[in-house]
Amino acid sequence: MKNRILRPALLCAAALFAIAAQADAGHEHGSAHAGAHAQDTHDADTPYGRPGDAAKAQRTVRVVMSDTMRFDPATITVRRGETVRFVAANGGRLEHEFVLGTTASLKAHAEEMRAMPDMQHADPGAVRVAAGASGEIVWQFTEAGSFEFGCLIPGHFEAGMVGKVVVR
Ligand SMILES: [Cu+2]
Repeated sequence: MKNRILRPALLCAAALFAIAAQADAGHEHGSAHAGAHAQDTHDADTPYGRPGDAAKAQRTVRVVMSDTMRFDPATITVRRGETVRFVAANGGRLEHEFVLGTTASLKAHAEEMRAMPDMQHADPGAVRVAAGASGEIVWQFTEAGSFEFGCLIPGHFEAGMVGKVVVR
């Protein structure tokens, strides 16, 4: 139980570390995310699940992100234990993100993003997507409950760019 509560804080620390590393690398955006994404796929159990094996994905859920600061669909229902391949499609002209988490972890990350708008998430449950592009996350939902996905780019989360994952 203890480490489940601590986990969001650890992910935030990992994200902050990635910022520092990228600052050293000269602020390479976009493709830099893929590297950070790949290096942190082990031992990543969270209250909302863990990185999934793409070969075991039972279905694909396409989520469209728009400049009206909305996700479509805004609510996704999955079964406990299910591995889902999310395709986050950016239908807007702005950059958007698809970040899985709990209400608390997304709120904490959004606060960090306000402090450091260029931060990249060193988190296998997060993907930043350029205008017109799409990104993928494969995630296994291991616990029943109500979780969230959000775009944590400053201003977007605050404008209501958040959706819900219900795990039954
Ligand atoms: Cu956004």
